[in-house]
Amino acid sequence: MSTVVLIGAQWGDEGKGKVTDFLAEKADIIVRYQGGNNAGHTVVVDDAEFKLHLIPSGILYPEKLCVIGNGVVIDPKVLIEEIDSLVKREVPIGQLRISQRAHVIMPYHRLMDAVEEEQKGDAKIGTTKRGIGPTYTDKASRVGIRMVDMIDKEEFPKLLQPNVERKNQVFEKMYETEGFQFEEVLKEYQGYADVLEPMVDDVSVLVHNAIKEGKNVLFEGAQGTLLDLDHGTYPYVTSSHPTAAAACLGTGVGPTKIDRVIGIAKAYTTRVGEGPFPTELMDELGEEIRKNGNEFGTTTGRPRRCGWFDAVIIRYAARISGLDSLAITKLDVLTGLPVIKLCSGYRYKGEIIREFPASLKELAKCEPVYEEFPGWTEDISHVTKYEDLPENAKKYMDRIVELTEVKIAIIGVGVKRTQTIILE
Ligand code: 2SA
Ligand code: GDP
Ligand code: MG
Repeated sequence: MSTVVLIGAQWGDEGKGKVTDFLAEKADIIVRYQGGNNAGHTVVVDDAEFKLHLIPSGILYPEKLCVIGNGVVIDPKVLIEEIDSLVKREVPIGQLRISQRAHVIMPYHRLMDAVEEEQKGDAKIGTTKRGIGPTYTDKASRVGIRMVDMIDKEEFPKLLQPNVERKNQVFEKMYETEGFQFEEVLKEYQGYADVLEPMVDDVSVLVHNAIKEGKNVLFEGAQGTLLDLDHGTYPYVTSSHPTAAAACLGTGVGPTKIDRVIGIAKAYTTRVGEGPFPTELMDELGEEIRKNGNEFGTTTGRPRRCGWFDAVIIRYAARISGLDSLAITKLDVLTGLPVIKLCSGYRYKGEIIREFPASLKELAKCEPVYEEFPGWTEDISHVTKYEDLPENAKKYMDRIVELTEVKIAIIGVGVKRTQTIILE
């Protein structure tokens, strides 16, 4: 395996948690490198379901080192709750390390996220309200607080006080909302610092040394390509980079050290939150896919919007992240549909376009061009070999490869580790 980056090729929730857990068997280190507890990664082992938000999806293997990189924003309260809930379920967390340079989500970030969304009204992004955007904003504005600062008893109050005061002014003047008491926040976060300090480490050194020793490293992305701050459907994006390049920046590893990039895509498409979605199904069929695929937010429980597979998006993801292969998940969810549609391009002003447009105005006028495929009725949830898939399912998969020009390495046919077809 050596070093592999896994990214979401659509709008997130492609099944990265499941694929990470599956590939983690052969990895020595599993690394999260961007996003925060906006992410919800579901892993099912035997009949036990785990919903992970900050901790890498490799944690269910006790001997693997699990690392949270500097590119992640950490809500220490949520992290400690997640650790506690795993410990309660007898999952050892002794192998968890947290970057010194990761930025910390503070209570004022969560409140800012909520009030900004509220104020935007119909133009809201549909964030998870976990404080992700405001924390990355502070990072870019150079007023953020990093893990290394939070665990420093002398430095932390000096950094926190001006932040609380400035934010309180904004809350009071702009939003007529009460802010926070410095002493209270300080006390609360000093408690978190005491718990997390033993796990705080220099992640770049850890990962670099592991690569030097020939160990296998798996980089687990969160969210998806179309939510990327630069390459996504801006402004309907998250504030981090769910694309492959972020694995380097968010960990402190150079791009020459990455061997492979795998893009995870559902056999259809989903999106949670606001923003454009060309192949969205606004009818009963969309409902049916939501029901069959259990498409509800892993973090917020919000219903996910559902639609057909969009090859324009996957080609785009392949270019942006340099995908070597695809993992197509949830093929089983399409079982029973008489006809399956696949978007091969967009019709815009009477012409066919194959590249994903930057302008949302243009995107809104794009009409998907569909190819239709007959479905299958056979239960595929126990299939373990590609040859054993129904002919119609294989035709659908083969056309995805032709249209995206990326080979398929993995197909998911169910939530469990064992419900996975390997093609190479
Ligand atoms: P934020 O909170 O600032 O990152 O929101 C900005 C946009 O990013 C979307 N976003 C997500 N989209 C899919 N899945 C995510 N994780 C959860 C899940 C979502 C949930 O696993 O289901 O539970 O609702 C995720 N996180 C952020 C978000 O919807 C906004 O469009
Ligand atoms: P992530 O954010 O990309 O890790 O994805 P989520 O965990 O938010 O959502 C994916 C959902 O699909 C989870 O409930 C998974 O258990 C489930 N899932 C993953 N792969 C498959 C698959 O191949 N088939 C089915 N039916 N469900 C899957
Ligand atoms: Mg998710």
